[in-house]
Amino acid sequence: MDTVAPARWSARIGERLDEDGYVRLPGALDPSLVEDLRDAVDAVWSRERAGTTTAALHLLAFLREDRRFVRLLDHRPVIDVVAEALGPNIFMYHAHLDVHPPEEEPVPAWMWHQDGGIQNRDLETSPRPRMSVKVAYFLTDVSTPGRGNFVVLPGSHLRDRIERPASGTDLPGAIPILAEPGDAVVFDRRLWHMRSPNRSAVTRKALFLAYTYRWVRPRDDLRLPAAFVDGMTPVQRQLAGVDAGDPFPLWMPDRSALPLRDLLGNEPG
Ligand SMILES: O=C(O)CCC(=O)C(=O)O
Repeated sequence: MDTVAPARWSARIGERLDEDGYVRLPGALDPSLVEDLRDAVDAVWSRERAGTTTAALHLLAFLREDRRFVRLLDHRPVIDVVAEALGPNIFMYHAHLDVHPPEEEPVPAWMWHQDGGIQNRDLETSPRPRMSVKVAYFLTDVSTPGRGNFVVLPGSHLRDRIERPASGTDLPGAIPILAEPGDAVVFDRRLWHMRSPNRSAVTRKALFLAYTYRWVRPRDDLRLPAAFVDGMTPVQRQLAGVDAGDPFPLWMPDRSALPLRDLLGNEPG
Protein backbone atom coordinates (compact mmCIF):
# COMPACT_ATOMS: atom_id res chain seq x y z
CA MET A 1 0.00 0.00 0.00
CA ASP A 2 1.66 3.22 -1.15
CA THR A 3 -1.14 5.71 -0.69
CA VAL A 4 -1.79 8.18 2.08
CA ALA A 5 -4.97 10.23 2.01
CA PRO A 6 -4.51 13.98 2.65
CA ALA A 7 -6.14 13.98 6.09
CA ARG A 8 -3.67 11.40 7.32
CA TRP A 9 -0.54 12.60 5.54
CA SER A 10 1.51 13.82 8.43
CA ALA A 11 0.89 10.84 10.69
CA ARG A 12 2.09 8.12 8.32
CA ILE A 13 4.37 9.75 5.83
CA GLY A 14 7.72 9.23 7.51
CA GLU A 15 6.99 5.56 7.86
CA ARG A 16 6.15 5.16 4.17
CA LEU A 17 9.28 6.92 2.98
CA ASP A 18 11.42 4.89 5.34
CA GLU A 19 9.89 1.56 4.38
CA ASP A 20 8.95 1.90 0.72
CA GLY A 21 11.20 4.77 -0.38
CA TYR A 22 8.22 6.70 -1.71
CA VAL A 23 4.75 7.83 -0.84
CA ARG A 24 1.84 8.79 -3.05
CA LEU A 25 -0.11 11.91 -2.04
CA PRO A 26 -3.50 11.86 -3.75
CA GLY A 27 -5.06 15.24 -4.46
CA ALA A 28 -1.93 17.22 -3.61
CA LEU A 29 -2.98 19.90 -6.12
CA ASP A 30 -6.58 21.03 -6.34
CA PRO A 31 -8.24 20.86 -9.78
CA SER A 32 -8.00 24.60 -10.49
CA LEU A 33 -4.27 24.59 -9.71
CA VAL A 34 -3.80 21.53 -11.95
CA GLU A 35 -5.51 23.40 -14.77
CA ASP A 36 -3.40 26.48 -14.22
CA LEU A 37 -0.16 24.51 -14.17
CA ARG A 38 -1.17 22.51 -17.23
CA ASP A 39 -1.81 25.75 -19.11
CA ALA A 40 1.63 26.97 -18.08
CA VAL A 41 3.22 23.67 -19.19
CA ASP A 42 1.40 23.83 -22.53
CA ALA A 43 2.70 27.35 -23.15
CA VAL A 44 6.28 26.25 -22.40
CA TRP A 45 5.94 23.12 -24.53
CA SER A 46 4.59 25.09 -27.45
CA ARG A 47 7.42 27.66 -27.15
CA GLU A 48 10.15 25.07 -26.82
CA ARG A 49 8.89 22.73 -29.50
CA ALA A 50 7.38 25.31 -31.87
CA GLY A 51 3.91 23.86 -31.39
CA THR A 52 4.88 20.32 -32.48
CA THR A 53 2.62 18.17 -30.34
CA THR A 54 4.49 14.94 -31.04
CA ALA A 55 7.78 16.22 -29.61
CA ALA A 56 8.72 15.28 -26.05
CA LEU A 57 10.19 17.86 -23.69
CA HIS A 58 12.48 17.45 -20.68
CA LEU A 59 13.30 20.95 -19.44
CA LEU A 60 15.50 21.67 -16.41
CA ALA A 61 15.06 24.67 -14.10
CA PHE A 62 11.61 25.34 -15.55
CA LEU A 63 10.43 27.68 -12.77
CA ARG A 64 11.78 30.72 -14.61
CA GLU A 65 9.46 29.99 -17.53
CA ASP A 66 6.24 31.02 -15.82
CA ARG A 67 5.44 32.71 -12.52
CA ARG A 68 2.71 30.14 -11.89
CA PHE A 69 5.34 27.46 -11.23
CA VAL A 70 6.84 29.40 -8.31
CA ARG A 71 4.03 28.44 -5.95
CA LEU A 72 5.13 24.80 -6.14
CA LEU A 73 8.33 25.63 -4.25
CA ASP A 74 6.55 25.70 -0.90
CA HIS A 75 3.27 24.02 -1.82
CA ARG A 76 1.61 22.74 1.31
CA PRO A 77 1.23 20.20 2.71
CA VAL A 78 3.72 18.60 0.30
CA ILE A 79 6.57 20.76 1.58
CA ASP A 80 5.67 19.60 5.11
CA VAL A 81 6.31 16.03 3.98
CA VAL A 82 9.61 17.01 2.38
CA ALA A 83 10.68 18.80 5.57
CA GLU A 84 9.60 15.83 7.65
CA ALA A 85 12.10 13.74 5.68
CA LEU A 86 14.99 16.22 5.53
CA GLY A 87 14.33 18.89 8.16
CA PRO A 88 13.87 22.59 7.37
CA ASN A 89 17.46 23.46 6.28
CA ILE A 90 16.69 22.64 2.64
CA PHE A 91 16.33 24.14 -0.82
CA MET A 92 15.27 23.01 -4.27
CA TYR A 93 18.48 22.03 -6.04
CA HIS A 94 17.03 20.54 -9.22
CA ALA A 95 13.75 20.60 -11.14
CA HIS A 96 12.40 19.42 -14.46
CA LEU A 97 9.28 19.78 -16.55
CA ASP A 98 8.37 16.75 -18.62
CA VAL A 99 5.97 16.32 -21.51
CA HIS A 100 5.74 12.88 -23.07
CA PRO A 101 3.39 12.45 -26.02
CA PRO A 102 2.39 8.99 -27.24
CA GLU A 103 5.48 7.18 -28.52
CA GLU A 104 5.96 4.17 -30.75
CA GLU A 105 9.73 3.86 -30.76
CA PRO A 106 11.36 0.84 -29.13
CA VAL A 107 12.16 1.26 -25.43
CA PRO A 108 15.72 2.37 -24.62
CA ALA A 109 17.68 -0.54 -23.23
CA TRP A 110 17.86 0.51 -19.58
CA MET A 111 16.17 3.42 -17.82
CA TRP A 112 16.29 2.29 -14.20
CA HIS A 113 18.31 4.62 -11.99
CA GLN A 114 18.71 6.23 -8.62
CA ASP A 115 18.89 10.03 -8.46
CA GLY A 116 21.93 11.88 -7.18
CA GLY A 117 24.32 10.98 -10.01
CA ILE A 118 27.87 11.47 -8.78
CA GLN A 119 26.74 11.24 -5.14
CA ASN A 120 26.34 7.52 -5.72
CA ARG A 121 30.05 7.26 -6.49
CA ASP A 122 31.36 9.80 -3.99
CA LEU A 123 29.50 8.58 -0.88
CA GLU A 124 31.09 5.43 0.43
CA THR A 125 28.60 4.06 2.97
CA SER A 126 26.12 1.27 2.29
CA PRO A 127 23.31 1.96 2.05
CA ARG A 128 24.22 5.47 0.97
CA PRO A 129 22.51 8.35 2.76
CA ARG A 130 19.17 9.74 1.60
CA MET A 131 20.53 13.27 0.90
CA SER A 132 17.48 14.40 -1.09
CA VAL A 133 13.88 13.70 -1.94
CA LYS A 134 12.03 14.54 -5.12
CA VAL A 135 8.40 15.46 -5.64
CA ALA A 136 6.64 14.37 -8.83
CA TYR A 137 3.42 16.27 -9.60
CA PHE A 138 1.22 14.64 -12.23
CA LEU A 139 -0.92 17.02 -14.28
CA THR A 140 -2.53 14.48 -16.60
CA ASP A 141 -4.25 11.16 -16.05
CA VAL A 142 -1.75 8.35 -15.61
CA SER A 143 -4.16 6.23 -13.62
CA THR A 144 -3.85 3.27 -15.98
CA PRO A 145 -0.66 1.44 -16.99
CA GLY A 146 0.88 2.14 -20.38
CA ARG A 147 0.63 5.93 -20.15
CA GLY A 148 4.29 6.63 -19.51
CA ASN A 149 3.86 5.89 -15.83
CA PHE A 150 6.48 6.55 -13.21
CA VAL A 151 7.64 3.05 -12.23
CA VAL A 152 9.24 2.23 -8.90
CA LEU A 153 10.81 -0.73 -7.15
CA PRO A 154 9.38 -0.42 -3.62
CA GLY A 155 11.94 -0.72 -0.83
CA SER A 156 14.88 -0.51 -3.23
CA HIS A 157 16.16 2.77 -1.71
CA LEU A 158 18.29 0.70 0.65
CA ARG A 159 19.97 -1.19 -2.20
CA ASP A 160 23.04 0.30 -3.84
CA ARG A 161 22.64 -1.98 -6.84
CA ILE A 162 19.90 -3.89 -8.60
CA GLU A 163 20.16 -6.96 -10.79
CA ARG A 164 19.74 -6.15 -14.47
CA PRO A 165 17.68 -8.78 -16.34
CA ALA A 166 19.22 -10.40 -19.42
CA SER A 167 16.80 -8.46 -21.61
CA GLY A 168 14.13 -5.79 -21.26
CA THR A 169 13.40 -3.52 -18.31
CA ASP A 170 10.91 -5.58 -16.30
CA LEU A 171 12.04 -6.08 -12.72
CA PRO A 172 10.30 -8.46 -10.31
CA GLY A 173 8.37 -6.39 -7.74
CA ALA A 174 8.36 -3.18 -9.79
CA ILE A 175 5.07 -1.29 -9.94
CA PRO A 176 3.74 1.56 -12.08
CA ILE A 177 2.39 4.49 -10.06
CA LEU A 178 -1.22 4.98 -11.14
CA ALA A 179 -1.81 8.68 -10.56
CA GLU A 180 -4.74 10.98 -11.20
CA PRO A 181 -4.18 14.60 -12.24
CA GLY A 182 -3.16 16.50 -9.10
CA ASP A 183 -1.56 13.54 -7.34
CA ALA A 184 2.01 13.85 -6.13
CA VAL A 185 4.64 11.30 -5.23
CA VAL A 186 7.45 12.11 -2.82
CA PHE A 187 10.37 9.75 -3.28
CA ASP A 188 13.74 9.12 -1.75
CA ARG A 189 16.46 9.82 -4.33
CA ARG A 190 17.89 6.35 -3.74
CA LEU A 191 14.70 4.63 -4.87
CA TRP A 192 15.29 2.76 -8.13
CA HIS A 193 12.83 4.19 -10.63
CA MET A 194 12.21 4.93 -14.30
CA ARG A 195 9.66 6.34 -16.72
CA SER A 196 7.88 3.71 -18.76
CA PRO A 197 7.03 4.29 -22.44
CA ASN A 198 3.80 6.08 -23.25
CA ARG A 199 1.86 3.67 -25.46
CA SER A 200 -1.48 5.43 -24.89
CA ALA A 201 -3.15 8.26 -26.82
CA VAL A 202 -2.74 10.65 -23.85
CA THR A 203 0.23 13.02 -23.56
CA ARG A 204 1.77 12.79 -20.10
CA LYS A 205 2.61 16.08 -18.34
CA ALA A 206 4.48 16.13 -15.04
CA LEU A 207 6.63 18.44 -12.94
CA PHE A 208 9.51 17.33 -10.70
CA LEU A 209 11.07 19.34 -7.86
CA ALA A 210 13.99 17.91 -5.89
CA TYR A 211 15.04 19.18 -2.47
CA THR A 212 18.26 18.71 -0.55
CA TYR A 213 20.23 20.29 2.28
CA ARG A 214 21.27 23.91 1.81
CA TRP A 215 24.92 22.91 2.17
CA VAL A 216 24.73 20.90 -1.05
CA ARG A 217 25.31 22.85 -4.27
CA PRO A 218 22.55 23.42 -6.86
CA ARG A 219 22.42 21.03 -9.78
CA ASP A 220 20.50 23.41 -12.07
CA ASP A 221 21.15 27.03 -12.90
CA LEU A 222 17.76 28.39 -11.84
CA ARG A 223 18.20 31.96 -13.22
CA LEU A 224 14.87 33.24 -11.93
CA PRO A 225 13.78 36.62 -13.31
CA ALA A 226 14.23 39.43 -10.75
CA ALA A 227 10.50 40.15 -10.91
CA PHE A 228 9.74 36.58 -9.78
CA VAL A 229 12.21 36.84 -6.90
CA ASP A 230 10.78 40.21 -5.83
CA GLY A 231 7.36 38.65 -5.49
CA MET A 232 8.51 35.64 -3.45
CA THR A 233 7.87 35.03 0.24
CA PRO A 234 10.89 34.44 2.52
CA VAL A 235 10.11 30.70 2.50
CA GLN A 236 10.06 30.63 -1.30
CA ARG A 237 13.37 32.52 -1.38
CA GLN A 238 14.92 29.97 0.94
CA LEU A 239 13.61 27.10 -1.17
CA ALA A 240 14.74 28.71 -4.44
CA GLY A 241 18.20 29.16 -2.92
CA VAL A 242 18.21 32.86 -3.76
CA ASP A 243 18.96 33.79 -0.14
CA ALA A 244 22.30 31.97 -0.24
CA GLY A 245 24.82 34.76 -0.84
CA ASP A 246 26.61 34.21 2.48
CA PRO A 247 27.31 30.47 2.95
CA PHE A 248 27.58 30.66 6.77
CA PRO A 249 23.82 30.29 7.48
CA LEU A 250 23.66 27.24 5.23
CA TRP A 251 26.03 25.47 7.62
CA MET A 252 24.79 27.06 10.83
CA PRO A 253 21.01 27.10 10.58
CA ASP A 254 20.60 27.03 14.36
CA ARG A 255 22.30 30.41 14.54
CA SER A 256 20.54 31.94 11.56
CA ALA A 257 17.10 32.81 10.29
CA LEU A 258 15.39 29.90 8.57
CA PRO A 259 11.97 30.82 7.14
CA LEU A 260 10.79 27.24 6.53
CA ARG A 261 11.55 26.31 10.13
CA ASP A 262 9.55 29.33 11.30
CA LEU A 263 6.65 28.44 9.04
CA LEU A 264 6.46 24.81 10.11
CA GLY A 265 7.31 25.46 13.74
CA ASN A 266 4.71 28.16 14.28
CA GLU A 267 1.70 26.12 13.40
CA PRO A 268 -1.14 26.15 15.88
CA GLY A 269 -1.52 22.66 17.49
O1 LIG B 1 9.40 10.74 -15.64
C1 LIG B 1 9.36 9.81 -14.85
O2 LIG B 1 8.33 9.13 -14.63
C2 LIG B 1 10.62 9.41 -14.12
C3 LIG B 1 11.39 10.61 -13.71
C4 LIG B 1 12.79 10.28 -13.31
O3 LIG B 1 13.34 9.28 -13.66
C5 LIG B 1 13.49 11.22 -12.45
O4 LIG B 1 12.91 12.24 -12.08
O5 LIG B 1 14.66 10.94 -12.09
